[in-house]
Amino acid sequence: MNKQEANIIVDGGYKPAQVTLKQGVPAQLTFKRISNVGCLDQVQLPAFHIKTDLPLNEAQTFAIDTSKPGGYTFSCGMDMAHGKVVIE
Ligand SMILES: [Cu+2]
Repeated sequence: MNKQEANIIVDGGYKPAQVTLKQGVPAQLTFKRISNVGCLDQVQLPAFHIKTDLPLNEAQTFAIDTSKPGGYTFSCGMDMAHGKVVIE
C-alpha cells in the first residue's frame, strides 16, 4: 500500500467520526458536507494546521502527514462537533 484515502461525510455530525490511517503511508483526507444540519460549515484539524470552510456538496481534500502516530481531534469551527484521525 503506497497511499491511502479516508472520506468523511458531514451531515449534522461526522460520519464516520473516527478514521484510522496507517503510519508512514501518504494519506488524503476528504470532507464533504451534504447538509445544513448543525453548524458544520467549517472544519479544523489543528495538529495539521487545517482550518477551512466546507462549501455544501463540495468535497475538500487534504494531504495528511502520517509520520507521527497518535490521535488528532478535528472539529467544527466553534469546536462543538468532534471527530478524530488516528494514525497507527
Ligand atoms: Cu459548530
